[in-house]
Formats: sequence, C-alpha cells, structure tokens
Amino acid sequence: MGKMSEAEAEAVFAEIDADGSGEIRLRELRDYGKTHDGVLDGVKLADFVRAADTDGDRRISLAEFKSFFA
Ligand SMILES: [Ca+2]
Ligand SMILES: [Ca+2]
Repeated sequence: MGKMSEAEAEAVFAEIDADGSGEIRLRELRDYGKTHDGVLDGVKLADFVRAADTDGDRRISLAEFKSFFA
C-alpha cells in the first residue's frame, strides 16, 4: 500500500472496516488480509496500526487512515 487519492483511501477504508464502525481494528485488518490474498503480505499489521494510530486508541479512524495514505 502506498499513496492513494482521498477517494481511494476512503474506499479502501470502507472495505477494511467490515463492521462499519468508522474505525479499523487490528482484527479487521487481519480478516481483510485473509480474504484479500497478498495485499497485506509483508506488512506487520500491529506495527501498521501503531504507525497510523496517531491518537493512541489502537484503532485507525478514517482521518488517521487518510493522513497516513492520502
Ligand atoms: Ca470497524
Ligand atoms: Ca486512533
């Protein structure tokens, strides 16, 4: 995963946020990786959450996701 447009980032966020809570949890990332073969290979998901989660609640909000990717 690299740079995305805002619209792309929103679309990917919505796909990963399977329960529609508006936040991505580690478990949702793991599930996404399982059903999308290869896209998250080589990504340490826990490290990714730590890096993208700027307010430290261990969930990635859409704003955090966008500032990380878009
Ligand atoms: Ca969620
Ligand atoms: Ca957060």
